[in-house]
Amino acid sequence: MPANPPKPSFLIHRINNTTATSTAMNTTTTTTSASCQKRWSPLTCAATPVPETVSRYHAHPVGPNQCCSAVVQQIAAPVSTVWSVVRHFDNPQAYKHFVKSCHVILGDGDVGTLREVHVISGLPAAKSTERLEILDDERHVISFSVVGGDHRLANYRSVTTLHASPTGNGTVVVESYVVDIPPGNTKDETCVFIDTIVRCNLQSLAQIAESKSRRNNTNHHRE
Ligand code: A8S
Repeated sequence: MPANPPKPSFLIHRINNTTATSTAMNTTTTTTSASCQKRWSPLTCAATPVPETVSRYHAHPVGPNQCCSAVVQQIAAPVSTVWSVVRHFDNPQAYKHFVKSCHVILGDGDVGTLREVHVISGLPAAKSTERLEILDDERHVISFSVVGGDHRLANYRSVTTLHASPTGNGTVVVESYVVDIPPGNTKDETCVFIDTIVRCNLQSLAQIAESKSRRNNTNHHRE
């Protein structure tokens, strides 16, 4: 990570307060968090049971000054539709509302590709450099790590998996992450801040995938 100017911890409280209202709208998102265990899967206590083939991607090595958490989102659209939105590492703004722009700075979309993400104003950061770590089109797994930027999320790494929901034709998205706890913040503050961002992203993903799926169904009926 490049040397960052110290940022006061109240900035984290500010973003929590401004985004908290959007989280109350959704009842199908669950979050679970913990820290300070050597290898920890945040899904062992999640409300939604997750198959072992999925949960192993969410078992992160967690250091003593790190925290780890996961957000689970149900989406009423097929896995293929959700995956078509999520898999494009060069286009996170397709569903991440906080992203203003994104440019690939190295690579061609395979593992190792680097993107530079610029976020909207009002956040305690302007940009983030991120590396694609996993892109598995068969298992529906995508993962990136943060390798630079002017924010406070050092050593952030996330894994997003999709699997068919056991009930009906929907998708379950699991997104977990591990990150260093920034100096001056607590584990809980860090997890609340990031869980809020991730939950917003996944709720937006749900809306986009669900409307895409509705459009697809309508077109098929007309054929
Ligand atoms: C993601 C997840 C996160 C993004 C964070 C947590 C970030 O883009 C924002 C604010 C920050 O303070 C850090 O999947 C950073 O994108 C919205 C710039 C990294």
